[in-house]
Amino acid sequence: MFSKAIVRTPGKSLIDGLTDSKHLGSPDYQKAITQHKAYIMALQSCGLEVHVLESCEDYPDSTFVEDVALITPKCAIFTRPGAESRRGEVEQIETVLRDQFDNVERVEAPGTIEAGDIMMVDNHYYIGLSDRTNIQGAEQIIGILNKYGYTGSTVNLKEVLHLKTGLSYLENNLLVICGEFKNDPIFSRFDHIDIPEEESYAANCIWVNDNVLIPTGYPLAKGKIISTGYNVIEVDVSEYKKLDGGLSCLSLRY
Ligand code: CIR
Repeated sequence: MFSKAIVRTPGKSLIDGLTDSKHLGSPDYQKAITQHKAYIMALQSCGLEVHVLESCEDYPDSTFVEDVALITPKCAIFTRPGAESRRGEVEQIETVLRDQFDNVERVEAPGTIEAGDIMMVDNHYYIGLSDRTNIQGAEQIIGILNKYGYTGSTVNLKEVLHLKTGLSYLENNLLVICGEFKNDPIFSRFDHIDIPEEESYAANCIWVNDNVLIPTGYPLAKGKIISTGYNVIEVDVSEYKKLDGGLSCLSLRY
């Protein structure tokens, strides 16, 4: 169960965030703010105490807090984003998190890793090797995890930005899965909720204390997740989709 979350209010510089989805248009800042507030309320409705950080104009992508830290029950690990424009975000979150954790670790150069590439399944962490996460970063994280009694393994990514762009773990051996991961033997031991290509954006959803937050507008994904018995909460994050960000990227949950 999670009890807390950290989010960061988007700054006006959000519109300059990294994206491979320019065809979706530029994000509307006011709408992004409204959506962010609704996202916070959704997390609160799942019982989380949400710490809302002030916007940070220097870093357009800094609202995607998930990428800059991995929080485990035993330690917080600060990442080293593969996107150079995002590296400075780590310091911004470190000052907030350092005091909350007895054990603090960090990834060092030449390792790069963004925690959108890390999926926790109980005591095991799957780490996507992507354009943002290299093998040195993954090996450093696995070494740190081993120190705390956890295990880790890597997954090669071909198409998606981050591992969790196409995969979400909903506890109870249940994996929401899409695209390149569907036939990967690494994930054959799980029960699958297959997401069709036309709803691939909904493959990034989050389990929060037996609720599942999913993006608004994906009826097939919604129906499949409801049929597993979870309470589904839809959250409109259309403005973040324009920056390749999904629901999970917008918070650190622990
Ligand atoms: C980026 O490209 O870094 C941001 N515009 C989106 C980050 C999305 N984060 C995530 O999937 N964990």
